[in-house]
Amino acid sequence: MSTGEDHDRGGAGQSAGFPAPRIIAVLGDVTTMQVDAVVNAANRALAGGAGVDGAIHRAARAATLRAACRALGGCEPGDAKATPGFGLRARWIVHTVGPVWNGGGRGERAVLASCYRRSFEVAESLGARSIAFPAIATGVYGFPPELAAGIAVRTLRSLRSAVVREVVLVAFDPSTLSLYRHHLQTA
Ligand code: AR6
Repeated sequence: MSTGEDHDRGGAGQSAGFPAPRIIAVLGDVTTMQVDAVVNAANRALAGGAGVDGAIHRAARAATLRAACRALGGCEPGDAKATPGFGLRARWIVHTVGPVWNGGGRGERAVLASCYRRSFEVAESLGARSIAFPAIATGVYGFPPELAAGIAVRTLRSLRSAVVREVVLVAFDPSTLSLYRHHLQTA
């Protein structure tokens, strides 16, 4: 499906000549992933919440993570900011803020693509060799899962890095896993 507006606009992750990281899809819980950085589907206030955000705060040392998030001073949709992992297996948590789905005419696709790109860049800048992503914005924020899976795969496929070697797309349900597998085979 052509989305028109989710094209990557360049950035650190675009460095020509560097290899493309391996991208895999798994069924599971992002909080238990054995990777260097896990991505959190957060809100603008970085205040914690439901879904992935709630699970990450429960799995990490919640009070310490809350304080570290507060110190970041919020995050705009499409951007990403990192904290330590505070008890997760992952060394870092990269908090990104997805778009609230509003019918698709308000730049939601581009904001979602930016979430993947910026999270990758932030993790890369920390030296992460592996990153796990949940299906950003497809829960509370209502982004259509089919569309989101295509944007995730296309955006991540466009990125190159001398640091990041593996990207894990973590599906919380079998239908999301099928979407990732489909796009990884065909995108
Ligand atoms: N591991 C992997 N995927 C998960 C997990 C988990 N532990 N838990 C849920 N999912 P959501 P959003 C899936 O709602 O749409 C929070 O309140 C879930 O099935 O976590 O970006 C924040 O504070 C869905 O497919 O994130 C924000 O206010 C996907 O992860 C708001 O929700 C994302 O669902 C962000 O909403």
